[in-house]
Amino acid sequence: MKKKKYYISTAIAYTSGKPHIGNTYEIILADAIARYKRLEGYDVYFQTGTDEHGEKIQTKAKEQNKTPKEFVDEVAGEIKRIWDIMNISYDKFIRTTDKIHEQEVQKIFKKMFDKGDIYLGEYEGNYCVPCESFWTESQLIDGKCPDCGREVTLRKEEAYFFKLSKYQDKLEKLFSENADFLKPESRRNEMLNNFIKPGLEDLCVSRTSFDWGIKVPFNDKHVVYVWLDALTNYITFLGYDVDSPSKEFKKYWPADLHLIGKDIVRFHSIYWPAFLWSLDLELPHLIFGHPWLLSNNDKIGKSRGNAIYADDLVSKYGVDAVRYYVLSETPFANDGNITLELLEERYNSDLANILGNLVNRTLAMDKKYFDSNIENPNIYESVDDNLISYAKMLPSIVKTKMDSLKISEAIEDIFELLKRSNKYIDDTTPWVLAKDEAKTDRLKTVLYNLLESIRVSAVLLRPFIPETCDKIFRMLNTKNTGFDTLDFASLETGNKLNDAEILFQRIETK
Ligand code: ME8
Repeated sequence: MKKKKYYISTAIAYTSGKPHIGNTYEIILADAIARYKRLEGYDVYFQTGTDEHGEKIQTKAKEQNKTPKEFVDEVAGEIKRIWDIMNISYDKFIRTTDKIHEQEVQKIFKKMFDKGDIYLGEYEGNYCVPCESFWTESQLIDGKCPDCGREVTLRKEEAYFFKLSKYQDKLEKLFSENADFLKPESRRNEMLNNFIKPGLEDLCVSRTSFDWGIKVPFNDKHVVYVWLDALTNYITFLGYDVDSPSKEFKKYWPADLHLIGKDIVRFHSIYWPAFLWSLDLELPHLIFGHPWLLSNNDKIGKSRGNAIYADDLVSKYGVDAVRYYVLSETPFANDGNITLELLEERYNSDLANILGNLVNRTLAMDKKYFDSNIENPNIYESVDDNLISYAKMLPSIVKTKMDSLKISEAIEDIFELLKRSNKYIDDTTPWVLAKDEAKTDRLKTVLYNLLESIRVSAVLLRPFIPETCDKIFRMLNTKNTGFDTLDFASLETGNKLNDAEILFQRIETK
């Protein structure tokens, strides 16, 4: 049977500096979803990359006495290096300075112009350089940029405009009729009531005040607005072409999920649909504006001095501890928080105690009592129910949570099986069974149930902490690691366990 496709993308990070743990959270979240979908049997295409044009980047390069290209090469390399350290299973890492993209953006601009959706006009307005956005007087908050709160400057330029106003009714209809287009619900209401309903103005889509961008093909005084350039990455790198779209494009578009942060929902849910309609293309199925990760409950920023970097954390705690922390700490709709103290606490309580200890104790007992043999004589007692019935239900519980993007809840539900396993040890007291020869088969069963619960947990945890789960599979000496092996009691008998290794060494905290 042909596999169903699943196209997931992240926002493309600005190459303005090293990404902090907040930006890194997004890619880890996307990776977890992509890995989960692959295990479910989807033909996944996972795209990420870097957003490299614009005035902000040109200015940063100048500050460092570098050409913009030298600067973005360096930063894009650093971003990719961190994504790789985080074990991100992207299929394509794209860069908007890639020639293929630049050429296609020019074709797209021309197509929109020929169609009458882009026209030449004049712009006078308040401009925010960091956000690369013009604002009308009424949009400003206390005279400052409504997005970032910084100073704006008055600017007048000849500019091309995209007829966003033409798509007003279509957007209103989209937001009113399709509850599943933008999540969470709160973002949908915000877009509809604060931006769409008050009336959409045409969007300025070219700039003449700097030149680090893609030139407008028929007027090279202008460069294309960086958001028109950036948003189209989702189609250009799949081989979209205004004349002859590629096979890959036809296969994967529309995207199933654009995963982005809460601050850029407006660009993705209002501008992007209008651009796609202008090109007569289908809209993505879902846009998810995830919450932010805060540092010590404050916005993360280099200038605030509270930036935390993923690579530093990984060298101290290991990749899976960082993945685990950010995924379980940032729920569906509310911001998460990170401090080293919190991370160490969760590391010890969840990873070292609940997971690591369980694996170690279980393997140690099996070694001691049965020379590491895996056997299952199936001597049932009612105390097994609490563990086994939950293990049997767990895959569908996790599926429901993952389908609604409640990642932290899915992880919590899997950890519940590990907690029940620890309790099962206390309830069944294997060390007491070991003293009674008549109970040998019961003891084997108890250990089998534990090993199997560990295996089921590892199969389900693998999208989140892949390296750790692979270690567990090696210790369990099992080939049954896929979602098609989630039926309880699928751990092969007759094998021997491999030697246990410490998964998470406890951290001594102050
Ligand atoms: O916005 N916690 O790039 P960017 C979680 N180039 N996510 C965070 C975060 C935090 N503390 N801080 C930022 C851009 N993010 C554009 C995107 S897409 C066509 C163009 C998220 O480098 C942010 O919300 O500023 C965004 O989704 C991503 O990191 C990249 O941010």
